[in-house]
Formats: sequence, structure tokens, C-alpha cells
Amino acid sequence: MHRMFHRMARTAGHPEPTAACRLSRGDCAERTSRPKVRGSRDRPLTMKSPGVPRTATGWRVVLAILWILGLDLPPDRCLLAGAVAGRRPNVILVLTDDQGYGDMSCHGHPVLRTPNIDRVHREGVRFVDFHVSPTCSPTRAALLTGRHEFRSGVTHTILERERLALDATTLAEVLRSAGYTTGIFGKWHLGDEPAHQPDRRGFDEVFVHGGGGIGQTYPGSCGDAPGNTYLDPEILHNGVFEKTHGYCTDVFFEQAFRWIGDRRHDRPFFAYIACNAPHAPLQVRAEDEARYAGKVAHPKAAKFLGMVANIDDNVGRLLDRLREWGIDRDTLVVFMTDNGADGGLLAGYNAGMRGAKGTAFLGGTRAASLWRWPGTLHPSDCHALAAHIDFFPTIAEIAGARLPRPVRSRIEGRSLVPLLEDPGAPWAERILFTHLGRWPKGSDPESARYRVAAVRTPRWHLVSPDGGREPHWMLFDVAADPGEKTDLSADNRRIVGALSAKYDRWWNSVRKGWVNETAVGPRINPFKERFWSQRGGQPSAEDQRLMDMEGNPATRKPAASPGARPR
Ligand SMILES: [Ca+2]
Repeated sequence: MHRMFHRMARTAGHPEPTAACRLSRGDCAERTSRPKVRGSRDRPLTMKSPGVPRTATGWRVVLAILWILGLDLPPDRCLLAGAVAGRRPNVILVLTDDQGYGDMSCHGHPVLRTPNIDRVHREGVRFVDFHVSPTCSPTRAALLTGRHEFRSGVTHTILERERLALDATTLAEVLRSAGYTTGIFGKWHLGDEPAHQPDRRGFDEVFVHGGGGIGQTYPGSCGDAPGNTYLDPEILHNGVFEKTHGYCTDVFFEQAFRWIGDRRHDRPFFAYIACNAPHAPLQVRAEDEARYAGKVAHPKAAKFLGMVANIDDNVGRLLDRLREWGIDRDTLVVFMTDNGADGGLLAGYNAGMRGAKGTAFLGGTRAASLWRWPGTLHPSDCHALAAHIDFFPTIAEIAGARLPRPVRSRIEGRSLVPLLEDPGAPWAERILFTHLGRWPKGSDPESARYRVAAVRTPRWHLVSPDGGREPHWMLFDVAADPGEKTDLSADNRRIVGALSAKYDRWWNSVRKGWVNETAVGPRINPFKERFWSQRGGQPSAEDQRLMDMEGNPATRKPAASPGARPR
């Protein structure tokens, strides 16, 4: 309904009613209370057929009549016009790989310039205390299931433990059932065997590389097409390998543009653009590296920053296309990063945080989370404690998706809809749990029970960076000490004990989700096998070495320890 109304407004050459409303929304927000919406914190997500909610529809009809009659909008109804539940916009998630929270100029980077990501930041709702998992596959699993990754079998990034459990319901499946068309462009990293691939997990359009990154080879299930680099990679496109031309990030965005361009007038779409950049190896276009050569001390830092600058260029192209297509106001763009800083540390900036990728400190899990929806979301910082597990229920609610009871009951995240409508809305205390996973394959997970683990509340962060069977808890008041410099555990034993007990209950509850721990991986990477079956060829001696546990330096004993490569 809102799409039709917007088109009608544009055709007639009149301002859109939501735009008119937006101009006065700040005033309205001061005078009115937040409308009740489905799935808010106060009420659980309810089952509902796809479509605009009755209340919102009714108001849009009223607003349309008022607009046709040339009458002003009632100011105290502005928030209803901007309400997001059930609005069914297009949704674009841009997720970058190993770009830290600080690796963008809007978060204070002293050298890097990211004007387009900054624009998403400036024009959207910014969740400034938003957390993901410490590494790649875990974050992707949590985003797409609304649950901690351990509950879906994901306890690592390789060795079959990157595979999303087949009984997990993905957000793409839910959106497709709600009438969306769905596409993924870039990095999947939740299983390369055919049964685990995105075309079997709810995506209509699949344009992906294999493994955790372009060119990777690990023993078992996880590895890309042979011989791939970040330039001109072979990409699996709906089951068929395509030789692409160009730099990987450009290739993924361009394919997303083609796909969106062909469908923008049809059903609403969900486009998941998952960059493998700026993850190592730092393969970069020479012209992008040149943008930062000489500006940073470490020579590899210029490569990393150049890769981010290239991503930023593509974000700019995306925003331009949405405007050119006339769907800017019908499209929610979410820009997010997938774990703490890694390559960006070469440039010496981490936004004042302790820790990085692979740790449980804030620097390991705090992520950018920027939500831009012109005409609907009011630009603002939101300080509520939020997380990747919230993405699924939020998007499902915005899409008006019907959630079967078994799916609804398994979601651990909360809908962020109340905060998108009012970033200062009440937000009940919550607890988030972090664990790196990555205990050696075949070992007893209990030996890593307290290794790289954390419990977070809005104020407190209980972290065990290097424990094992016994914890080594440190306690930080992150409200007062966001840099996590002062360990307060000795003076706050009661808080440590209470949070530690919650951690133990959580750990005991997730064990049954570990369905991949004893899985025996295939001898040949499934992605490579698929490639060779289409193009001919066979593993080289180097391929064979890297697909062997003892031959691959990343998995050769005793190198397979938490925090070590691979990532
Ligand atoms: Ca990553």
C-alpha cells in the first residue's frame, strides 16, 4: 500500500505525505508516546499474514485522502506515518568482513575517509552499542537465525563447524515465505556442501564464493574455487561457475545492482551483500592502495585502507542507484561489520577499545550497525545494548512475516522496531553471551569452557580471556570504562558470581546445538569438486596439501588453537 501511495505521490508531482510528516516528526516525537507495534518489547512477535497492518493501512488511507484534498496532516499522527512494523520495505544488508568498528571516518578514524558509509551513518539510526560474534561464520549464523551461533552448530569457521545446522530456519526463508524475493552476493561461509548452500537456505539468487574467503583452502568442507584471487574470481552463480571480471567487491555490488534493477518494481526484495573484503589476504586494487600510500606507517595498512575505501565507493554507488531507481524511500539499508578489528590495527586505530577480532573484549564484538531508511527513520544515535541476534526478529517484523510458533520460540534476539521508531524508547536490561568457540577438533569443549568468553549487561562486562576449565574472570564497568582498563572483579565478587552463574547456565544450554563436532569432512572441498565437475581439472599437489589436516599449516597440530589462524 505505501509503495502504491508513494508512486502515486511522485507521479502527481506532489511531495510524499511521509516526507511532509517527517519534517515535523521531531516535534511530534516530543509530544506523543510511541505507538504500540507488533513484536515490541512489551508484546511478543505475533503471527500475522503478510501485508501492512490494519492500523497503519487505515492511517495511510486517511493521509492519502487528506493529501488529495490538500489538507494538512494532523501533527499528532506523524509517528504513525513513520511506524516501521509491517511496512515491507526492500531490505539491503551490507556486511563487510574484518572491518573493525573504528575502520570508518564516522567512527573517528584519523586517516581513512569513508564519505558514503558516513552518509549512511548521518542519515540513519546508529546503534552505538551493538555486538556481534568475534569471528566470521558465527556472526553470519546469528544474523540469519536470530540465535547464538552455538545453537545452530557453528563453533568455528572451518572443519565442518562453520556449517549452519540444517534444521535452522533462516531469515531468508522467512522473508521468502512473506513474499519477498531474496538474493545473496559475496560471502556465505555457512557451509559449502550443496545441502548447506544458500539456494537451499532461502535465497532465490545466489552469487557467492566458497569457503570463508576468496582463494581459501582448508581440509574438509570449507574452501573456495581453485586458483581464485580477489581479482576476476570464479563465482558460483545459481549453480554455475562464472568467470567474473573486476575486483571482488565491485563484482558483488554490480551483480546486486543488476539483480535489484531487474526486480525493483516487483515484490519487495532482500539483498544480502556480504563483502569478503577487507579480510586478509590484503589483495587490493593498485589505485585504491595508492590512495593511502605514504599516509600510514605500516605498508600493509595502505592496502587495508584502500580495500575499505573501495567498499565505501560501492556504498556510494548503491545509494545513488536507489535514488535513480526511485526506491530510496522504500528501501532500508543496513550497514554492518562482522567482528572486531583485524587488518585495521595495522593503521593503529581501534576507537579506544581493548581487544580485536578473536577476543571477547568490546574490541572483539562491537560492530557498526547503521540503519538508513529515508523518510521513515529519524537520524539518531541509539545507546541501547543490541546485537546481531536482533536482526532476524527486527526484519521479520518490518516485513510483516508470519513466524510459525516453533520458529518464534527459538529466536533469542529482540525486535529493534521500538528503537528504530524511537531510539530513546525504554529497553529492558538484557544479557548477551560471547564465546569464541574454536576449541581443537575432537577435543573436549569443556577444556575451553572459559576461554575467550564473556557476559555482557548494559553496565557490566565479565570477560574470561584466557581461562579453560576454570575461569579467569575480569570485570569492567563499561559504562564508565569503555576502554576496559580497570578490572573491578576483586571488589565486586557478588556481581562476578551472579554473572558467572548465568554464564554456566547458558553454556550448559547450548551444548546440545553442537551438531558438527564429530562430523567427518569430505576429502575434497565441495566447492572445488563442483568447479572441476563443470570445468574439468583436478586437485594440484598444493590443493592436496592444503586439504590435508597435517599438510595445512593452519590445522597441523599443534597449531589449531583458539585465536590462531584461520579466520
Ligand atoms: Ca570476519
